[in-house]
Amino acid sequence: MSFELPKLPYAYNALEPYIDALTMEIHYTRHHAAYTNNLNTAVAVTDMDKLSIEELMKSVSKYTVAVRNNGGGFYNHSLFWKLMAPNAGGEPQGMVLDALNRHFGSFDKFKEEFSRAAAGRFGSGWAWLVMDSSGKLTIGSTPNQDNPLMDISELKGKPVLALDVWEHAYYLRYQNRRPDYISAFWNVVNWQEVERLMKS
Ligand code: MN3
Repeated sequence: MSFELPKLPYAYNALEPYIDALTMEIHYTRHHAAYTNNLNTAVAVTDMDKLSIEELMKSVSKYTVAVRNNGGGFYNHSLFWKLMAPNAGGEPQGMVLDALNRHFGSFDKFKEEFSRAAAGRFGSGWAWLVMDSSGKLTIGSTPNQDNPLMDISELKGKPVLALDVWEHAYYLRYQNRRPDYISAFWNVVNWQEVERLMKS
């Protein structure tokens, strides 16, 4: 078995003007594809390729740095594409809105705290909203391609929202202005997918 690059659920230009088509194309066809290929190389001729990506992440401390970096890159981007959609964004409804209100006081306060985590991650990494087994929500960030499923991660839980803050995710359109990219992200968040992940 090998890991397969999942299909992008929309066209490269579908998230314009917030995420530009060229960034989308390079991010998916070069970066995500490279993580996928390199992960397959890293797990070849071992018994690791019998594990699901989630199982690999949970015991990643036992494996090589290549598995940590490329397995993280494979998992994180596969999740990230589905957490964005055209004609999405704005305020969530129903159980997602209720959960964010309950944990963070209001949707605006949630956005502020998540944006701060994304802006404050030094260098390359990801911002996350994670849920623990009791349904408790926490905001945090991880360096590089680490994620909250990993046993080595300080932030732990099931990811229900993720934002890539590597420069490759925004530099063409936003250059060094990461906060502008983070603001734009709120116009493309797929809250239906967030709800699905919260319920799963
Ligand atoms: Mn990326």
